Amino acid sequence: MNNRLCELLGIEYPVIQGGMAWVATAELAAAVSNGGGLGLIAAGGAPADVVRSQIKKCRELTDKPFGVNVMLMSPFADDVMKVVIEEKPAVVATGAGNPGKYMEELKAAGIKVLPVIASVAMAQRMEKMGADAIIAEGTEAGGHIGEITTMCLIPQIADAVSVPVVAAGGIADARGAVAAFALGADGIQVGTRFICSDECIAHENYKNAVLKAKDRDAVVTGRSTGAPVRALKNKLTKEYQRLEKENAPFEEIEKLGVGGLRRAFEEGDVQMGSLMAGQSAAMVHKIEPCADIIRSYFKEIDKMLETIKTKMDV
Ligand code: TUI
Repeated sequence: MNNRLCELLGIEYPVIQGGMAWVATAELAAAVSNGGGLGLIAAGGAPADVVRSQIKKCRELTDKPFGVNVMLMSPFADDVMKVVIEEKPAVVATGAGNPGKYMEELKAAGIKVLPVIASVAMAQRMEKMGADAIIAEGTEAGGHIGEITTMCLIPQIADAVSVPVVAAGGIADARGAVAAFALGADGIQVGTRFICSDECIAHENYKNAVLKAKDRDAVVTGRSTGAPVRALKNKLTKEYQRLEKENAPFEEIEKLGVGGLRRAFEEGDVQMGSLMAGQSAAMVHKIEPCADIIRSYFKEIDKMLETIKTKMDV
């Protein structure tokens, strides 16, 4: 494929792997980049030295472009950005905040900046500040989320900015990809489905929980504390929701989630671990290589377009 996102990033397929904290390691990022997409190492809440060694490891595993997703709510965000500017991965994606104060230095280092945003106003602000593309994430996504659905967000962002738009949230197969392009996107970001890849080193219990998930299993906690997070329903999310309902003190609610991602990813604790995943979990049915996942989004497009023509009677 040779659309403008592929051209911008020097990749073969317009697929960016979501920056999932803990899950998106150098191994996963390299596998996605080797498969023709853009892999991202998720800095999450990791200290800067860990991020540096992940970048070095990724360089050993691939000679294709890859990026780092910097989670701006991390207490280490400033230090992580310093490391990233030194190490110069091809791309920096940001999440959970406004990357404005880092933009000039990132661009001066020749790094492409792709902020993940969840509103039209933020997309416009990011374009003005020099973002190379916008990743627009709908509320179907996993992890920290905004309010607007992918279906409503993408066309509005596509109308509001001129840079390439990457659609994120709920895109689990070729139907979702066709829909995203129809809505005006130039590419897609895929998160949840990559959890269920051979190369993802998450605990097998986490992967199996995604495979088992049904339509209403990816629930939201933290609306009351102002940081809504989507994860698979378990003892942790039920406890969280109970405390929220009782208007428990903020600190008590937040304490529950501490270490939750590590418990899920490393220990495979499917009860008290934070199994962050999007609504598309219900559409993930097998564990397969990243390269196959990427290619699956572009299979049988002609047949699908024919079906659409028939259904729309044109
Ligand atoms: O960032 C994400 N998803 C994440 S971050 C994360 S780590 C975490 N762990 C525990 C609790 C909370 C987070 C897990 N998942 N997605 C990208 C995203 N960014 N979605 C929404 C936003 C966003 C929100 C506000 C982007 C910009 C923004 O701007 C606020 C402002 O400054 O105006």
